[in-house]
Amino acid sequence: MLVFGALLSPYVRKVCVAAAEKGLDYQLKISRPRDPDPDFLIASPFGKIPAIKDGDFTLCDSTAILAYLDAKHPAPRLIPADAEPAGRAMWFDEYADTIVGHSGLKVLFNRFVGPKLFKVPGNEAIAEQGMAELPAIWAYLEGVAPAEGWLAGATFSIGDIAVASMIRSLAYVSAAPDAAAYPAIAAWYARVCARPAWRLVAEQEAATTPRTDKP
Ligand SMILES: N[C@@H](CCC(=O)N[C@@H](CS)C(=O)NCC(=O)O)C(=O)O
Repeated sequence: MLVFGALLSPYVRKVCVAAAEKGLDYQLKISRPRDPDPDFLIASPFGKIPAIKDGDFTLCDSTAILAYLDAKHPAPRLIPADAEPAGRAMWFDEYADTIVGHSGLKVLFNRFVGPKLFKVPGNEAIAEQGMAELPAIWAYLEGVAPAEGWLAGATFSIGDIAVASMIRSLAYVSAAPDAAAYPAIAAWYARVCARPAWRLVAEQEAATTPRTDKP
């Protein structure tokens, strides 16, 4: 399977960690948003990363890709089979992608991706706004992060991958939740980072991300 994208993106990392959890072989084809590569644009008609090509099948959007991978390779399931954990897993995926992402990516784009990678000036006022929004978002997570197990219950899920992936990307701009202020998040996040699949992708990220001061 080909994965189009770059591992600085929380959405791309989510797909690669899911593939690694399932023991799938994938090849990362480094692509930036709106990359002109025609194969990429077929897989991702709006030019967003990630996208995949699996045989003749193409798909974009991290959550759609995880649903596809879970249906095709159900062991281990990342979307639980039972109703309540399934609902909770999808909620945490949504929380990561749209709530943490909505605020956190204002910081990542304006302090790192724009100025350092794309060489366009960041908007510091928007970055500040994102920083101001994050504490309430982390306070919620601190209240629900479990002392043991995972966000959706006993089973590691898409929710854990999505939230942890956002946190890792925000560490590039020192916008990840501080361990002293949010100890429950820190303990849960450390458990995610200790998983072999996560470590595998972190190594690939270190080798393919263009910066020296990585998180
Ligand atoms: N909902 C999408 C979001 C993907 C997304 O927004 N990716 C960003 C990079 S982190 C992107 O490609 N942005 C370019 C754009 O919006 O034009 C997913 O889960 O894959």
